[in-house]
Amino acid sequence: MRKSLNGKWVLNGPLLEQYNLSNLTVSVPGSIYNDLLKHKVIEEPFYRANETKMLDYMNYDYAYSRNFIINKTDVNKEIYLVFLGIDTISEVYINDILVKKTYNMHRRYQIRINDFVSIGKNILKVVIKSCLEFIKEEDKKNTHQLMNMQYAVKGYANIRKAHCMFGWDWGPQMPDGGIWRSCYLDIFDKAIFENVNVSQDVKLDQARLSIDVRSYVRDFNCTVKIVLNKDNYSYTDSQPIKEMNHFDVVINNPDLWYPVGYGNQPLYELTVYYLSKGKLVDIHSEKIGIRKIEIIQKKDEYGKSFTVCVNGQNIFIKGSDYIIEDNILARRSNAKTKYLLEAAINSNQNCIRVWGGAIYPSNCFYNLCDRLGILVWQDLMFACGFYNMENELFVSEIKAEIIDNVRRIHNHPSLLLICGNNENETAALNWNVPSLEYTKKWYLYQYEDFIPKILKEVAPDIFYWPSSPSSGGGFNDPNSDSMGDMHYWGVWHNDEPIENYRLYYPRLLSEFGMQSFPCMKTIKEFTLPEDRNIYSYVMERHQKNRSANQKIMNYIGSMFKYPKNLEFISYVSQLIQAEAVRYCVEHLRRNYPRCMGAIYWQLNDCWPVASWSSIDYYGRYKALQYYAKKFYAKKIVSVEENNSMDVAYTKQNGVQSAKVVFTNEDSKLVNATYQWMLVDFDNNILDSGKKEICVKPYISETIDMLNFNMPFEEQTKCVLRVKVTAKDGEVYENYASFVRDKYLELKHPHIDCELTCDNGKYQLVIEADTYAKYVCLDVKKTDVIFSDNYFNLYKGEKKIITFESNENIQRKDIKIISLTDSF
Ligand code: BMA
Repeated sequence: MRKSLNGKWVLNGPLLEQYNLSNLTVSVPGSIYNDLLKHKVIEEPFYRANETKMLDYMNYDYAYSRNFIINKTDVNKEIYLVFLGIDTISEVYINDILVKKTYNMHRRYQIRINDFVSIGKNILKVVIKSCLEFIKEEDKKNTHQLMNMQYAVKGYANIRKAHCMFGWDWGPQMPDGGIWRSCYLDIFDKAIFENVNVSQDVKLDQARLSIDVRSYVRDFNCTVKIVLNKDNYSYTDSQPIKEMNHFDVVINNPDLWYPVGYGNQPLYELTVYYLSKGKLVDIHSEKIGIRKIEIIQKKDEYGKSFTVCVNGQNIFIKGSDYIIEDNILARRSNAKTKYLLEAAINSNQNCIRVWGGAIYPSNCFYNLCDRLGILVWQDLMFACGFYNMENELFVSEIKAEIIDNVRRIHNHPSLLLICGNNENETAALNWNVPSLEYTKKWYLYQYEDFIPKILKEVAPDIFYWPSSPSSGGGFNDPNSDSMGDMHYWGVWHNDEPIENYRLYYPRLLSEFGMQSFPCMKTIKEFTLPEDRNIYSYVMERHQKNRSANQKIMNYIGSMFKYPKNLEFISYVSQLIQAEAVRYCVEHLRRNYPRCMGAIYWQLNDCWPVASWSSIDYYGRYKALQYYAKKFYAKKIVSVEENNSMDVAYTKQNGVQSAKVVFTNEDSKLVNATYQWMLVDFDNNILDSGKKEICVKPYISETIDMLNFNMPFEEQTKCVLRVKVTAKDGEVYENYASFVRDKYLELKHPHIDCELTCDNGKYQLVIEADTYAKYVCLDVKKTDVIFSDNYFNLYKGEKKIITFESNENIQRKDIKIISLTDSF
């Protein structure tokens, strides 16, 4: 029997006493900041510069308590107290007796409490100790100095708690704490479920499943029965219970699971029944998927491939990096997880990288990934840090944490691979780390010996990659573009021009990106009017990457005219971000199959901030989120033009070249008519060409090489349009200019827009009287997601945009801007 301990608890602590507060009613799961906020001890931490006051609250201890009842019939049974997540350093008391100390937010705790409870009322108390105090004390024990990311509170590597809660280059220093996941009592006298592990050996026509069921057993007279079901398929078997029961199942012609875009996501239902004399005493059910995942690393003319292959099909990885959803963990919700993953799917992504400086996501996250067909690149929670592997407590904690989480997520078909850490291998080589030889020695032990050994036990069938980026380990050129995965931050962190994306051919680019400001609606949520300047104190507090506001302005200046106010700074910052990522992704996709993946940094935000995200904290799409849908589409046409800064600076005339490439990431041929047009801003055709093309499946093919010989003055007055109209009616379009947007002699467009609505389904028909670049739509009083946004309109060509909303939206509520409004 499971008795939930979620719900009403009370909170006490020395800080609260200072405010004459005691026994505050709070809710578990939850978190300290959230509770302090609810009881008005603190103001909204994300508002203005309130975040700067938050760290101090974590210098205190907080005590959460509640009662629970043990019935007469329970005392002779096994009684386990289970916490799925305590953040982080805590002491658990039952009736004032210390029953457990915890040190790790990433693992669950199961505590046998029979010796401490009595019939009737019992008092449960969890004292959350100051994490700041803990890291300070632990740091003193280190014989060698550990590296510290400059934006985080010193010492985060001493504690098993999401590193980014101590601050990051997009996150506030707010190391929240509390009982952050569910807790309950498990009371049983026969047996209960612990875990089921399904290993797969899959051929296209046959899957061999090896199923291990782990149980807590008190009465060995029980039976374990498993049932595997799907449509017409059903398998049943049962055995007398052991602590681990093993079942072998062979499925002929299994219904295989594929990532989205490559096939369906069929799931089998696996149910484990516990029976005692025919009576059901426990039950567990989960969905599994059958697929074979390989990472193909084969020597080739460029180095060594790094290609994800599912059921024999090579997959181009299209994804984004995922961080915690809210810095105040109590505010995260399954609804938000669903919103973010569906947004990823709607922008044609097939992969999410769970970045190692955060948390192991909830079961809901993985269930959704299974259902939606999103592959999960799972980092273990180690990032930008080195750890004291001579500290026994630390080592035992990470071992327990890895076993716990890998067992929890192992059966999900979406689990692509497990990666040891974020950027630690390359950091050892490039980041000037202290105690280098010591650090390298223990790095190798941790990720290339200790962790692989654990994984060999718990997940031998899951691909392990030592670090991201890596070329396979051993400090062998970890950030190479000829093998393994790569993070490319020359553009952005090293201020290199966006063109430099084309200098590299990563086999799988797992991080790259460009910052932008959130939109005005979001800025208004955390500022007063007097704060609304990017160099104000409040705006700089909502920018965690030092000097990044200047960086954004620099990148803006390389492409756009100086924006006239904050609203347009935000707008063009989102454009430069979207254009930069598009520039990179299109380059990678043109180089398919040499380059087999793009994972941009980053999908989401954990508070309102200037960052690399494509969706802001409030769920509002930035330009990049709309762009991703286009540059990640299965089939795209793209242009490699020679639009370089030099041309603009020197007004060089020379030859303008354009290589036109069609990327067909589908199993069918594309028979189509290809057209190119050089048009002026009135959409008059200055030059054009047309031909029939046939592009084979899974290929990137150059379909045209164009050369123009225009003086600079002409380049500023035209745009190259390319269009592929397939025989099935699908149209693929793209564009390029030969000078930077700031030099284009655009006229200010008049944009007509007609709005109609049918039962919450809105349609906009939009038309402009001259070329309108980066047309951006917004609804003033509410948030909606448009079918497209930040697009170009050519004179005389209508564009239809749809969106859904329950609000009554009128034409006057729709705001439309385009590039010429920005200066
Ligand atoms: C990468 C990530 C993060 C960081 C991001 C932006 O290095 O791994 O640590 O937030 O770049 O700087």
